[in-house]
Amino acid sequence: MPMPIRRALISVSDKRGIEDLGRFLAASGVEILSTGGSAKALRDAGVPVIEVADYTGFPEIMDGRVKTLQPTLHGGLLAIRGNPAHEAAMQTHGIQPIDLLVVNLYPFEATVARGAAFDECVENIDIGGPALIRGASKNHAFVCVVVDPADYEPLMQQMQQQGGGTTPDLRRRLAAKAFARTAAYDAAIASWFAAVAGETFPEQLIIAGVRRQAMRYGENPHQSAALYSINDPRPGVASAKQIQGKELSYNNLNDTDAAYELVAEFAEPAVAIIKHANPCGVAVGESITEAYLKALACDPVSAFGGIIAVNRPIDAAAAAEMGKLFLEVIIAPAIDAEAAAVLAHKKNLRVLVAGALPDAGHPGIVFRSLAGGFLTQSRDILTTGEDLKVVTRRAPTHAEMTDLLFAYRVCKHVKSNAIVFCKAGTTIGVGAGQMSRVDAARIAVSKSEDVRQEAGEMTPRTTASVVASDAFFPFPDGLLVCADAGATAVIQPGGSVRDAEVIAAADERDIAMVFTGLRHFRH
Ligand code: 93A
Repeated sequence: MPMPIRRALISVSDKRGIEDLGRFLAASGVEILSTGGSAKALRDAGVPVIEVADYTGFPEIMDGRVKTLQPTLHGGLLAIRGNPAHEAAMQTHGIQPIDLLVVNLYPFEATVARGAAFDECVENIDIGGPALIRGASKNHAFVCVVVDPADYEPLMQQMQQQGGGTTPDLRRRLAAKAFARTAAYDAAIASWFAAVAGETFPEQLIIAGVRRQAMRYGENPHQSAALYSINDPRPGVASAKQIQGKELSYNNLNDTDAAYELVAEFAEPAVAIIKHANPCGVAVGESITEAYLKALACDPVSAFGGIIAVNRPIDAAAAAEMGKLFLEVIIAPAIDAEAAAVLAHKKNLRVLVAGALPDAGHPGIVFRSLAGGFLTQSRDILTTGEDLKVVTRRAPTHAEMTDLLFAYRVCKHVKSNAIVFCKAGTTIGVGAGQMSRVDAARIAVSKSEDVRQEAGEMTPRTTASVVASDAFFPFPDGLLVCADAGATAVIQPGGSVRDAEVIAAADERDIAMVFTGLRHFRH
């Protein structure tokens, strides 16, 4: 049995589509109650409305903070029709049933997103709206609730088909949507509040995503996907502006994030080239151009179709070099006009301008889904500093130490098991995502050898290099692979039951090894 609509309450911040709906309802003989601004919009469109204040006999007070928080309205939404006690209460208190609620909330998320001041954000926390929505949704057996202007059309269509009423099925679906809206709204408030209050415990942060865009597809074409942004003040990929190029894909965004987080680690000009969320070249240099050319030389074959992140504004020289390679995405804090003009010729290349770098030290939150739930953790914000322990007879030279620290920072951004060979502020061999550490070492060496042969160089690039390992060497075998390849210094967390064996193997090869006491697994 469709539920007829005789009385509607309309209170909307987003007034799009409200005139058409109002006209339709009025023409269908529905009595319309409405709050100040909404009532004005309706009246201006020639729709007869009754102001809520006139209806309840109580004015809107406190700058609108209290306008619909009235038993006459809430009773009209919550009363169980046909229930004698509820009917009697309505009779006693002069409450009329309200059959349709049309509400959309104060634009809290948008207010935060445009960087409004704290007080303005607080003022945009809607109290009365969610209360109405939740009451109407609870009583969906009798009341129809609409929170999204996109649903006005289907509602009108159904009322037309159903002689002015709505079906239980529609009311249920709209109630489910309405509860989802108030839940997301509260979650957005909670996560924003946690951020401004300096709440840093990620397990207490509530993740509230605002759907930014639907992606064409997910990791593969048969998967659906969407991008959400959360109320996290960290600038980054989710808030970056795309200034040119094809539509971003799920994989593009995932890889671009990995790239941008990596370069944010470095104070000096740095460039990362990423494929499948792993770096195939990272370097620091005097300039972005220099760093890019060094990074590219690590593995030019893999860099094809890659994603580049830089931690400085892109200038014309860097853009000209990058323009020579087929790339999917470039992300930078800024790009100068000349550089933008150079890259504009590459129509498909996506260029993202993030405004700033992500704060590498911000605790933030990382999460990952699993069947039936999700995991959260704080970001891996630590980097190795003064607390290094030299565990071998030989201590690293100054140059080795500089490279070791560079290598360890890169290693943090390589999927485990990770082995990274570096020299002169450049990666020269990356072994990523292996099930055994010794395999990661072998792959790093063999990649480097492939590149050397391709480049026609005589000396193995790994000669006089340094190596970073994201976790301890469980056996000396991985370290020996590095030593055989010519590495002279190693950085790793330490902590294996066989540390003594590993240290002895390093001493035997005159390798300088430092322990960080800090593991950088990344999965
Ligand atoms: O400030 S409130 O939390 N207090 C209320 O009692 C209340 N009732 C409705 N905000 C309240 N609303 C919201 O006002 C609605 O959710 C809607 O977003 C807005 C519509 O106000 P107007 O019709 O005056 O533009």
